[in-house]
Amino acid sequence: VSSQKSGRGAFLLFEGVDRCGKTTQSQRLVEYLKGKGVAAELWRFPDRYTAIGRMIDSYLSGETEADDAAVHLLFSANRWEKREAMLAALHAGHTLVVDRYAYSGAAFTAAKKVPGLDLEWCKAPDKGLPAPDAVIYLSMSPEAAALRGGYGKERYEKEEMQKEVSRQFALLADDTWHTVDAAQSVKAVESQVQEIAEGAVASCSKGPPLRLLWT
Ligand code: FDM
Repeated sequence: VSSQKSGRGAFLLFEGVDRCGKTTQSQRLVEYLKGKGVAAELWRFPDRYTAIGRMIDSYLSGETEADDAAVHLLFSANRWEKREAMLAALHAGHTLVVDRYAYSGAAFTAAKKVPGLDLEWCKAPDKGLPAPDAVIYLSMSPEAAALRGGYGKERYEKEEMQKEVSRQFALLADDTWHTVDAAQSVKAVESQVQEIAEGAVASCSKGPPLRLLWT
């Protein structure tokens, strides 16, 4: 039996406030890993291309309004509908580099401060999803992020909201988190990210079971 068979891909997750560089870093990491011969795929949430994803997209763009709890559950359902494909890819040995996941889900809804929708409520629907092997949290103050060419036009792209989101993220940090200072140069961030990723890919190649999120 080859060691390849018992191994699996790593689930590497990027989280952080808007404009912290998640998208750039996740793309660069995939290219880097591929260059090292690692089968790596770039995923992102929300996945706006499913039926649920189109509803989310329309809500984020401001085209439609929706109840905060209902929208939260749509974001979660958008992850659950991808669960089987994620598991299949990981078990086939593919490393997934994911741009946002349930931590964004919980942090963004909790940041709205809707009575009843506290952080525990927000985490509940995502309990039991595949858990990341490593969360790479790109840390940056919302003020510094805002200076990076400003926010776009989507619903949550406002400094006050982003400040509260970063407070909620801090409450979600767990033993899978690696905090990287995103205010450094792209290259400096990139090399720290590579080190974290290589460590996780190496340990996942030994085939540890995937964990279930927040259980
Ligand atoms: N977002 C993202 C949520 O509110 N909940 C979630 O579960 C996820 C995954 O959607 F403002 C928010 C975060 C962001 C917006 O994200 C879209 P991208 O990365 O800009 O597409």
